[in-house]
Amino acid sequence: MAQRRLTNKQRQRIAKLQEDRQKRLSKRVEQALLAAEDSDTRQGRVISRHGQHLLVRDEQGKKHHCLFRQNLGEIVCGDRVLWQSASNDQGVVVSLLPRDTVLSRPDYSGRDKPLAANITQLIVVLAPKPAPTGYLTDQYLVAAELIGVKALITLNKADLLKENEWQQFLQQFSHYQAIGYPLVGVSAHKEHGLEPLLQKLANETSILVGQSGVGKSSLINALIPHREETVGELSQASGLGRHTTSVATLHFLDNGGEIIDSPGVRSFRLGRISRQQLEQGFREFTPYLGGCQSSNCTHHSEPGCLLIDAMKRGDIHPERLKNFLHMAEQLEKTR
Ligand SMILES: Nc1nc2c(ncn2[C@@H]2O[C@H](COP(=O)(O)OP(=O)(O)OP(=O)(O)O)[C@@H](O)[C@H]2O)c(=O)[nH]1
Ligand SMILES: [Mg+2]
Ligand SMILES: [Zn+2]
Repeated sequence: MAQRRLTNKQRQRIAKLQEDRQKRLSKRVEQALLAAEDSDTRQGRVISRHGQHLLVRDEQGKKHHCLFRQNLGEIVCGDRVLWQSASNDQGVVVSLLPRDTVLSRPDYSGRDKPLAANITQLIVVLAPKPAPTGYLTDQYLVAAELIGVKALITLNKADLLKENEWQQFLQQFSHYQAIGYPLVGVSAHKEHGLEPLLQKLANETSILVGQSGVGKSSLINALIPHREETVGELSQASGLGRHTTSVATLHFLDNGGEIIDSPGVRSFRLGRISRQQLEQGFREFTPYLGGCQSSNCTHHSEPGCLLIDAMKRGDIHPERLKNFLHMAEQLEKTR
């Protein structure tokens, strides 16, 4: 569909509206800060963010709506912050505490935009429907390697297939298990396989990622059946009757685990990383890196390429090498 072009006048009007809105918001933050000045500074955890509004959980588990100053930068789900209460139901975040890890992806202008902070584990959720894309899975796994967090794959919707079909489906991903990414088969609907998944979640901060509709939110509902509603607290349902998740939200499990639900994606892009970093993102490549005959081997078709040899021997899955080559090509394009 052709985009409607805005006239200059319309454009100026929009810019003015945005500017006014920003001014009003800054004023509200400043007013809230004034009111907060004599109250104590406390630690909190960001549960979710909608624009300039944060839902922050205090150390007693109580949730507070908070505003924050723009100069604090991007604050995201999972962040640890210092905040002050301004009134009974409102607070102001005054500083962002250092992050252990951050999962980000580039925005349309190529700048890295954080999605979630302080995670220790990334869980790629796949299902028979919508059909999995291996490329997306591998991009997420590379991201996990590069930020230094554990990763595992959860295959959801076991109830959709007959037992032998389900086994075949699992089999398609067994090469991930072979390189150390655990596979956990579950059904959010039948509550099948939740116990092994819960064990993996204990004492970790995990983020569920994957395509829209694979059942990330359903899994959270199955894992925490009596949880309080947190999503609706910040934005009343859009009224569209859709259940698709719009912002990342942190939830707490009884076993000390924390789990972040994230909006589904169609694609994921890695930020500006070097070719070397990309190679390191494929953990099964490690023993071969630096050993190819050509010192700047692209692992495409060169003679004496250890990765190609390993693939021919069956030690590297062809799909993984193919995805690596495609990612390397994409990186070249954005350079
Ligand atoms: N049969 C079956 N359907 C499921 C299962 N888990 C989720 N679904 C269905 O799949 C659809 C999508 O589930 P959601 O939990 O909203 O998926 P999501 O990954 O959170 O999607 P986004 O928020 O858009 O990223 C819903 O209609 C669910 O009822 C399952 O284990 N079995
Ligand atoms: Mg969802
Ligand atoms: Zn090579």
